[in-house]
Amino acid sequence: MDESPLQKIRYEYEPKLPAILRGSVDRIALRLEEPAGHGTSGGSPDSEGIRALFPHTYGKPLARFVEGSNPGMKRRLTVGVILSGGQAPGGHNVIAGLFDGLKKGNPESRLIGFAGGPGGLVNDKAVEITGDLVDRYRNTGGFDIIGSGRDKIETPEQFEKAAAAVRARGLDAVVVIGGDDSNTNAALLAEFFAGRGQNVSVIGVPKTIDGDLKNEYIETSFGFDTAVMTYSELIGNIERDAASARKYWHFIKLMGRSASHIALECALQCRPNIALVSEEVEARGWTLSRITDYICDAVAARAERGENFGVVLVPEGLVEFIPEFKVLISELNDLLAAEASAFGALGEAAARIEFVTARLSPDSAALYRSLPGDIKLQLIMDRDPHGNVQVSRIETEKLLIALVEARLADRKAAGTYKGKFSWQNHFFGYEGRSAFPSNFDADYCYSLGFTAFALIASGLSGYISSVRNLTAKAEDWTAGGAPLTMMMNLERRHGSRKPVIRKALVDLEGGPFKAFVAEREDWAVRTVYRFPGAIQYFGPPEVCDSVTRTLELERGR
Ligand code: FBP
Repeated sequence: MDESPLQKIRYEYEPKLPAILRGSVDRIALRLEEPAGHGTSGGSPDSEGIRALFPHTYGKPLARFVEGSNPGMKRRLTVGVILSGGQAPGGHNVIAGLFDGLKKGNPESRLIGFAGGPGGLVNDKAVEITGDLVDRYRNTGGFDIIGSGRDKIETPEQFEKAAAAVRARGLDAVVVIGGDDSNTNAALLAEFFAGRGQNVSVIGVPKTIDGDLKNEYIETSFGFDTAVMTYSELIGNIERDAASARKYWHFIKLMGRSASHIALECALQCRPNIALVSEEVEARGWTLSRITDYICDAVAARAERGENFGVVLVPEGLVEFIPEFKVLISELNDLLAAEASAFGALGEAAARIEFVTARLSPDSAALYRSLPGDIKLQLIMDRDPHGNVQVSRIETEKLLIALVEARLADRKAAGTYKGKFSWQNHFFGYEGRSAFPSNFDADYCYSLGFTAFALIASGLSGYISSVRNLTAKAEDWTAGGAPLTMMMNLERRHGSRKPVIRKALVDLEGGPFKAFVAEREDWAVRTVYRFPGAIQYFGPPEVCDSVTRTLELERGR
């Protein structure tokens, strides 16, 4: 393979570990602590329901690694690892940290990678992860070392097959690197093994660029840092271009299936004229028409200043937070599930559109009819394996452009707007998911993987790897684990109440959103863009080892 100079030099980067994980492994002692405020892993309003569903793994204490003695760290282990869901920068370093921990504990220990996500475990498709293999992926983006997938381990047959694969390979543990759904799956797997007395530990690792797998014990999911800095570089470049050419309004859709953490962080980094936050739209009950006016007001105000250009950030998940759209999408989800075969038999796009329009409630049908043809089709495309509409394929930014253009034409006709409106549209998502991890993500992921090893070697199961105090220097980070059941509640999915890890949406009372609100009126009218530039890997720590504004503001810095 012809490798770029950066790729070669990144192989040599040595990720920074918390002090407790450095040196000899047998001094990494386990301390179990009851979480503050409650005696068991309760805390969720659904704790009794969760306890009933997880009788063998519920109620465990928090785990923290401290200086001491732990001879168990040196035992020989065989561990399986799965990458699950969308790519996030740093996944390879989780595997590298896990591998190095295992080998440091005992050179005879082995790491098996299941190929293509959870399906690889069910179908026992795996490769041995060797030193040579891992060395070719250190500090690189992507999940291609073993591949990922979005399958869920759901049915009793799938659980049995997973158990058989674990037995056949003599595994002591399975590490699941994934988001909220995958870690929910990890908790179910841990409970399944514990319930049948199969001595296999299951450990989760918090992954997702969306940044919505976080709570008291997980300060951020890995990949968020690199993804937002990649998008922020691109947004800053576009802002400079917009301010130079002075002729386009750029509408930029940013990834993030549900939560708007990515859009909010990019706004804090780049100071665009407008950034929509889906959670606020929902909380205020903003209609599509209200959002259109909000954007038009800024376009008009800037036009008054002779600035017929600007930048608008649109979170990918927005449509599902606009009240009337939420109802429409939910009706479409139910309809497409209930009438799958009749709908599937229709070939023509026009026939499909007619089919659904005739079956929607009057309000939803009226909204659906009012949408541009492309958006109509995007809304009835295939659902993801969880039955959700694939928001990354809905061109929300184009929908907003069409609405803004039409509304501005009305205002012009009424004499209330005199500017010019030309636009460009963009979608930044896949560009950031497999980028070379920032130093932060490289260090954090390696530490998460090493911590997963320490949790396994300490005999724990049903935990998620937890590395905290992330706004401090890496040497001062703490390492430990939190019981997965502690993060769960019961949610209605496909008609029944299911245990799921709580998704962390943007907190409208939180530091990042408040910091944004304090400034956005100014950003809307004036041109005060900020240019973060490309991720830097070498140079002064304030440039290379910084953390996101989200993390700083949430941690009160
Ligand atoms: P995860 O939740 O699996 O981490 O994936 C996040 C994400 O990148 C979303 O931001 C996006 O909506 C989705 O994956 C896209 O999925 P796909 O890769 O299937 O197009």
